[in-house]
Amino acid sequence: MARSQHQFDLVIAANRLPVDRVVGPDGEESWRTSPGGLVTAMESVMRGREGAWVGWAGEAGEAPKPFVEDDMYLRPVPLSEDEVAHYYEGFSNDTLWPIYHDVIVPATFHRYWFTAYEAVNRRFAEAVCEVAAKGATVWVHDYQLQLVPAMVREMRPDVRIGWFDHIPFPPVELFAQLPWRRAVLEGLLGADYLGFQRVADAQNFVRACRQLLGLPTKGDTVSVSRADDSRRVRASAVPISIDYVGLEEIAKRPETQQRAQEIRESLGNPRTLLLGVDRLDYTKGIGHRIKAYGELLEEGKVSPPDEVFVQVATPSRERVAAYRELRQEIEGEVGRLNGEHSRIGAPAVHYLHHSYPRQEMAALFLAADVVLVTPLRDGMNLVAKEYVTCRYDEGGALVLSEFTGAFHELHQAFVCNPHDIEGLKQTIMRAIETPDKEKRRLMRAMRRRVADHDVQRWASRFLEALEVAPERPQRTTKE
Ligand code: ADQ
Repeated sequence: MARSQHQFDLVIAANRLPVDRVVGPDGEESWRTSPGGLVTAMESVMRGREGAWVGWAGEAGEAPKPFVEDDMYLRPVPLSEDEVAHYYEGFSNDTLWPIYHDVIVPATFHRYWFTAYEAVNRRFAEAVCEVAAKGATVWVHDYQLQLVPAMVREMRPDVRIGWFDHIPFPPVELFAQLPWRRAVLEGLLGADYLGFQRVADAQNFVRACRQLLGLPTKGDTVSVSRADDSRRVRASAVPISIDYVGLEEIAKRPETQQRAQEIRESLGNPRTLLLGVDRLDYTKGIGHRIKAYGELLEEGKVSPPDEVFVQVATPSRERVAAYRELRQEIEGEVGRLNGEHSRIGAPAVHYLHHSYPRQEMAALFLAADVVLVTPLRDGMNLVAKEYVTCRYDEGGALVLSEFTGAFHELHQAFVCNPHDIEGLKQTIMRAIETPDKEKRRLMRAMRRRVADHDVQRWASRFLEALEVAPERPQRTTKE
């Protein structure tokens, strides 16, 4: 692939590039594609197209030169140490993230954080314009890049621009707290089409445009009309999914099944293995889950080694204070429960603060009788979909919070409100005690849903919606 500037008819912009830098034993550097869902989805839509991906390579300082990996042209965007602190950890993860997740922790506002956010968004927009062919399709991802659509439109009115929101879009009463709410809405309205996880997220966005910008809206479209720019922007739900076929294949491998068995054996072959898998984030309701489990232990409804609870908590955003505090809180609580309820060789809670390869995750899912997905707010929650995908044997039970996007698709889960500790305890017990035959019926239905709505379908649906988004009338600006 020997292309340079302005050559790609599909350009993805996301905070991170889909690769990680690896340093070999001889000190030689190379790049390895990170096996995330987004990459898998993009692989299928980029096949046969000229695709480029614009994003940060993950380390502060000078960016590597653009390079080609797996037939994709990767265009790194540099971030300085200060920009990582202000644009990424600050404005993205300590201002926007809490506001977009129901202000579970208070949002922090600093004007210099927004200044950095704007500067970095401009750098991304310039990089997009540098690689986009005439008339290209540009797909911008997530809350870190909300100003990019308008910036790209300004520079390149010839391209078609879509944006997908991986996290919730908050109700206007919460969004209105953001001092830069106008800039964010105007940034997003630079797109032709905006995709959200849930119908309610899209509606929240449309309502914010009406109430805070005074723009006319009709159904799922917002009318933008300025002297030089008069268009309609559509906002609707296209829920993300996972690579069903790829993950099921991993789960079906004999070595994965073998590993699942080993996991159960090393836990003392419990009657019920309960599992939580999350980034260590205050949105995920890990503390609520542990509290409910702790009360079940106290009441003697569950007891190790018959029931075993494994909580995998991936390290996350450890330079943000709220995340450091959460870690202390969760680890304190796990320590307390283990102090009170463990016996030698039979801990009440197995707590693992690690990241694992996909095959190990699949083995954990296969080993688990009940998976607890209890977020207080979550755009989608892929763990729920990954669990049902791995259960090709139709075993297992899913406890799922009604505050996840996944709840709107996986109707056969054991539904819970994680704030209601008593209700959560009852739901966990129901998930444990429901007869296997009934659980298999529920699991089968959820698996069908994910199989029919996998990540490849999500990506095609998004691109189709972008393709047919309301046509723009003739523009009067530079062409
Ligand atoms: P996240 O908040 O990161 O994503 P989630 O959807 O659960 O949340 O995805 C987490 C991913 O990390 C899953 O694929 C999971 O398997 C993996 N993972 C978790 N713990 C791991 C561990 N210890 N080792 C290895 N892998 C681990 C954001 C939004 C979500 C939305 C996604 C996609 O917050 O709501 O579903 O983007 O749009």
